[in-house]
Order: sequence, then C-alpha cells, then structure tokens
Amino acid sequence: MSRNDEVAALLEEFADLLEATGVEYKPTAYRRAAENVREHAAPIEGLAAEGEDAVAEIDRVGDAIASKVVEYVETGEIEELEELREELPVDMAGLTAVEGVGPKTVGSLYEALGVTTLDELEAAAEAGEIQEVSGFGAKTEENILDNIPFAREARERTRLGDARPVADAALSYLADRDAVESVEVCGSIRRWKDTIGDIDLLVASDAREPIVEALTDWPEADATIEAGTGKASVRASGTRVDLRIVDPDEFGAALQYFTGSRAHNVAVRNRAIDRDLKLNEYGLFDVSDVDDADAGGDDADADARRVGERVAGETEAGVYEALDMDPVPPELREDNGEVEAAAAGELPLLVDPDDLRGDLHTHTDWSDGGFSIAEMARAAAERGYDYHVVTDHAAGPGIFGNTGLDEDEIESQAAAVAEAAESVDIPVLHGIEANIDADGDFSTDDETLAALDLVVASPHSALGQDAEAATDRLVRAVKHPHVDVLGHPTGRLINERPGLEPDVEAVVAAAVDADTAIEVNANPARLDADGEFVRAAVEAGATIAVNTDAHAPRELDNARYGVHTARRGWAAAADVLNARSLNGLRSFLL
Ligand code: DGT
Ligand code: CA
Ligand code: CA
Ligand code: ZN
Repeated sequence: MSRNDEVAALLEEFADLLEATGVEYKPTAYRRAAENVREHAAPIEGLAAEGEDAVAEIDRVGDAIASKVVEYVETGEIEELEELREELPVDMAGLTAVEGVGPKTVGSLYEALGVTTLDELEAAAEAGEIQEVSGFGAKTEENILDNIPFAREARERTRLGDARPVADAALSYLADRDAVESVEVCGSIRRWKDTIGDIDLLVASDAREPIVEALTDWPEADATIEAGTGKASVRASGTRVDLRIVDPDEFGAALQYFTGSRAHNVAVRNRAIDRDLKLNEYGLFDVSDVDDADAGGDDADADARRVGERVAGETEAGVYEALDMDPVPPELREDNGEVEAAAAGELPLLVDPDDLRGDLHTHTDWSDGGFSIAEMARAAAERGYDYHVVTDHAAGPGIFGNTGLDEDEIESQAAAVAEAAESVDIPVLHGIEANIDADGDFSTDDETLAALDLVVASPHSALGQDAEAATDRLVRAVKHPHVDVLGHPTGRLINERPGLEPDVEAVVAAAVDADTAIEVNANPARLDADGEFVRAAVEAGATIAVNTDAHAPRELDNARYGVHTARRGWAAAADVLNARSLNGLRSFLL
C-alpha cells in the first residue's frame, strides 16, 4: 500500500465516523479529498514535508484536511480521528460491508444497542432487537440478517482484479532472481476465480533460502507471516501471498497439485489409482510393484511419498498425458465435467485474450466517462482492435444525475461519433447502454434504439428484486427487438452486493431465441455474467460478448479478466461475438 492509499483510507474512515455521529456535508468533503489523494501522482509524504500549502494543492483538499494529513505524516496519528475512534469503537468496514448498512446505521445501532462487530450485529438481529430501534423495522432487520453471510465472505476474500496485479508483480520480481528457474502462480488465482482467498506462487529451484529471503525482502511485502525452509508467506496490499519452492524436476507435479481445485485433484487422483499409479505433489508414480499398500500415504514424509517408479512430474502437461488426458486449462479445474472431457479429447478450444477484435461496451465524456469519443476509439485501435463501439448511458433509472443521454442527445452523438471516426484508424460504431427498468422496459424510445448500430441493455436499479421478478425483467429485455447485448446481467458488485438472482436457464433460453448476446462484463468489480452463467449460456447455444465497460483508456486492459471468466464458462472463440470480424459482428446485429 502506498502512503497515498494509506492516507486516503484514513480520510475515508474519518468520513464514515463523522457520518455515523450525525455530521452533515463534511463526510462528502473527506471522501472527495480521499479519492484525489489516492489518485494524486506525487507521494503524499513528500508534499506533507513541504507543508500544508503543498498538500492543499491537491484538488478538493482544503486547508483543514491538509493540516490533518501533515499531522498524520509527522506524528503517525490524527488526534481528532483518535477521538472519534474512541467515541465510536466499531468495526466500521466489517459492519458497512453488510448491504443496507451505512455509517449512519452503524452510529444508530451503536448508540441504541452497543453493536460494534458483525457478530454482535447478527446476534442483535436474531434477537429481534434491531426492529425495536427507532427508524428501523422488521423488514430492515430481516434484510440485515439475510445480508450478513455475504458480507462475512466479502471480508475474507479479495477480488481477482485486486489480487491479480499483486500476483503479477510478485511473479516478475521472482522471475528476475538468479536462483529461480521457473515461477508460476497457482491456486485460485491461476484458475481466475472471481475472488481469491490467498495468492499462491510456486518456484522451481535447487536453492531454498535465497528464495525465501527474496520474498520476505520484496519491497511490496508489508509484513512477513512465515519464513520456513521450503515455503514462505507475506502480506501484500492486504492479501496473503504463499510461496512454495520445489525441485525443478518436480515442478509440474507441484503446479498441478497446488493449482487445485481440491475437487479437480480428487477426480484426477482417482484416475491415477485406476491405473495403478499414485499422484501427489512430488510426481506421478507407478506403484504396481510396491508391496505395502500404505506406502507413501498422505501422512508419510516427503521421501516416503516418492514411492515406486516415477512416470511424470517435471511438466504439468506430462502429468495429464500420462493419465491419458488432454491438459486441462486451469480455469476449468472445478470438477464440473472437465476430467471426463479431457479423457475423451473433447475439451473446447477456449477463447483467448488475443481473439478479441473489439469492445462492444465503452463510455465517453458524453456520459460518465472521462475521455472523448476519439480518445477512447484511438486507445482501442492502439490495442490492435479492428473496431470500436461507443455505448454511453441512456438516461433512466439508476443512472446518476444528468449523465445519461436523452433521445436528442443520442441523435447528436451519432454525428459526433461519425466525425470522431474520421480521426481514428478503425471503424467506430454508435451504440447505447440502455437501462432495463424494474419491469424490463426501456426509458429510451424504440425509434431511437432502432437507429443505433448496437444496443447494450443493462439493469442499474431495483437490483434487490425477487428472483421471479428479476427473471421476467431480464427475459423481457432480452426479447426486445432492438436489444443486441444483455449487459452485466445481474448487476452484482463483487464483495459489495449480490445483484439479481434470475433463473439463468430461462434467461439464456430467451437470449438464444431472440439472438441477443450475454455480456461478460470484464470490469473486475463485476465479472458479470460469471463463469457459471456463461457455462449455461454456452451449453444452450447462446452468444457471449466480452466487454470492458471502460470509462477510461486504461480500463480497456481489463478485457483479460472478462476473457478468463468466459473461459471458466467453457466459452470457445466461436461463442464470442466480439471475437468475430466486423462483418461477422454486423451480420449478428442485423
Ligand atoms: P483460495 O485461496 O481460497 O481462493 O483457493 P485455492 O484453491 O487457491 O486454495 P488454497 O490456497 O488453500 O490452496 C491452493 C491449492 O492447493 C488448492 O486449490 C489445492 C491444493 N491444496 C492445498 N492444500 C491441499 C490439501 O490439503 N489437499 C488437497 N487435495 N489439495 C490441497
Ligand atoms: Ca489460494
Ligand atoms: Ca494458499
Ligand atoms: Zn456501461
């Protein structure tokens, strides 16, 4: 965590505590300041050393906040914040992780019931105490109770989009150490799960100590959790990073083992047993000549587990091949039929990041994006895409303030897109992101939708509606004659809100019928549709679109998260609309 992140987090905590104690306006000022401190290019400690005025140069940071920043950098604490913490000794982050519980609620429940933690919140709700507090009712209490398990899990798992850059940084750092022969991520991060418990790394080397030391010395490691002989763990950006070191000739077996999932490994190991072979993290062994059936059991030490004649283990592909299987892409390793498919040689040829030829869902400064049509389109061209689609927000429910476009604005944007396209090397199509209201209707009129090249339709409001209403709503939207892509179908935000829970089978059946593509929104906060949803869509024969929903050029680089999520759903390039050429895309849109 950089000092800027650290200071921003403190200002945000300040804002929450102020809000919880009933202070108005100030919390908003603190949150805006926090955002700008976080985004500020120069290190905050440098500015603080120059004094308050230098800190106050940051946009939206006034004198009062600047003096607190300087106080923090100089003394390690902010007196007023310490006082607030004493006044309100609550686990703010844990409590506000519950959907529907904001800082104000935390303040009220602390005052009335003394609730400070998630466990206490749960106990109070179960005892029916919350509905007795003024301003709260039975419905609120029930909602709180329903949302606690989600919040608990969210506190324990890191979003893929937050963990992956940390893993990538660790990978390239370790790859540069002399003693490292190879290094790979494994565990859930190699499987590209949408949330990560911890980051697992595997190094092949004949050395041990220098590699453990390299990890604990890693500049991005905030703390060492454990430093052993063959393994080490550190904390970086709030996530645990586990490193294991193995001999180079056992790297493939270890990689297979530590990539998981556990369920996949059980299925693969059973295949080994069927062949009189034994698979563990040291290799694949022929045990047909080993007398003692218990030799090398799971409780034995490492040497005893290297039992019989070794038939594979140096490479991961070699392990699978020796078990008469095609190598299984990590994204599929969840024991959902991939072992059988690999044995039958029937694994799909999964879509690859290089297969994408354009992005079908992007924003500009015409709505809530930060960049012009031409800037976004040029950024797409620079990434090697063959076309680019602009889909700003239409006005409607769930769209903040005045940022969505009404029919007249959409019409003028058509001309602006055509004009911008002249300065860009690839064709730029004009689309819109229309809002699916709670009933599945649209606030933009049909004539306007019909005139556009492409319509992405997404839910932005009423995301807590029940499953039946959600299904009806999405089915209705998907069937709308002008809708081409169902954008972020559930509206979930990973670790923040669960989103809609529709009958997925019904939605994908409607999508197949109506020739509407299902989006995998690659924004790492969304990854929506998720792998399971994609799998249902692919099996039903639906078309998938992998879009970034970028609001800035650099967000176009999030596409990889979407592609790997689509791979978790067994999607092949042929299933993906924006893996097609412009002509292929156009014929789908007809
Ligand atoms: P996570 O970290 O909760 O997101 O999930 P994973 O899959 O990364 O799990 P983790 O970090 O506990 O372990 C990484 C992989 O190592 C796991 O997917 C399978 C393998 N593994 C670790 N410990 C065991 C074990 O005791 N038994 C088996 N069969 N596999 C294990
Ligand atoms: Ca892990
Ligand atoms: Ca682990
Ligand atoms: Zn969007």
